[in-house]
Amino acid sequence: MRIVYDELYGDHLRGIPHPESPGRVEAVADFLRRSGKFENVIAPRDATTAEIERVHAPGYVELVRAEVAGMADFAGYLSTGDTVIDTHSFDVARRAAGGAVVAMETAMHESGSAFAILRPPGHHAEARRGMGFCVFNNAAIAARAAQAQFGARTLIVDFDYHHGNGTQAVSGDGLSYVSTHAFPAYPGTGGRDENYALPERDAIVNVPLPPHDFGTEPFVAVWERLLAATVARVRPDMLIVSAGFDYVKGDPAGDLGVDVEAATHLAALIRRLAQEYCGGRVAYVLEGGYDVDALARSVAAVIEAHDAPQTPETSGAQDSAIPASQRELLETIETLD
Ligand code: OKP
Ligand code: ZN
Repeated sequence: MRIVYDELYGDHLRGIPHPESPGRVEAVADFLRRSGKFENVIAPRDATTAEIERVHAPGYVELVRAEVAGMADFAGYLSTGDTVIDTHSFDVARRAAGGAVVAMETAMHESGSAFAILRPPGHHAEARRGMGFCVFNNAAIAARAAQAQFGARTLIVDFDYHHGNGTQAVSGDGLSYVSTHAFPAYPGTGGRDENYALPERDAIVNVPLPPHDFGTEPFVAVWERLLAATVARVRPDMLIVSAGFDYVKGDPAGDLGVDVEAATHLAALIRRLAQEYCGGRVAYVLEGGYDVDALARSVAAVIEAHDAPQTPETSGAQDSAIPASQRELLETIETLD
């Protein structure tokens, strides 16, 4: 698996007390370096304005640029929502979007997998509104670039603890979205009434989960059924994963009571389905994950699962482990048409 990373990702909110800290990606890079997995790292580029504006309104891009330019030496909130910015945030966010695009391009060119270890995250950012620690919607920008450059239909797979309201809002027209997330919880969207079969096999698929103590086996079992059903319907050319690891037990901003080992099973599942439907093309884009140790171990688990000589076996997670309400919802998704 190819890694996309830039030290610039540490420059947003450096020295500012905030859970979405430079230490997150730096801990991942250090852990991978120490375990010999930080090789052939690809340098990202800045996303172009045209790439960003496939997802965001020009006025919003200008707003971010102007508010960041006006920051002087202190941090403050972006006017559109709960995203803290400092003087570096525009440059870092533009390179984060570029990192997602480069991971997508790498996966396309190599018919393989890539992981963009970036920040700030993106899935809460809407066309004209940054919020929830996010500035630009990195995964959606990569998906629209895949469409523009390669004519590819994409499915964004979002296993972050939180619902990607921004990604859902810009989905459709060749971009499908599937998510599990805590509900009710921040940002409040992603209820089961927000599931849509869209034209041309596109879909928005949400499986809300109880906000705490969901557990490892149910989580993995939900994803094994959910992703198989969604990919079979959408038949995307590529998967883009909004990879947030704040579902892990003990995460200060999330915590579904799920073990780090779940990442091995999620990645194995994604690898299998990407192989079966998408010629192996899959780009991971980092979202949340605020326990830096759990984050680093989770990313390493994903890389190992993709680099293993054989695709790891199915997890053995049982359907019977899935609570009745999610099982019932999965049945409606499997027959979505
Ligand atoms: C970003 B990502 C609720 C506070 C919510 C925002 C969380 C943003 C998470 N009391 N704070 O999805 O990991
Ligand atoms: Zn999150």
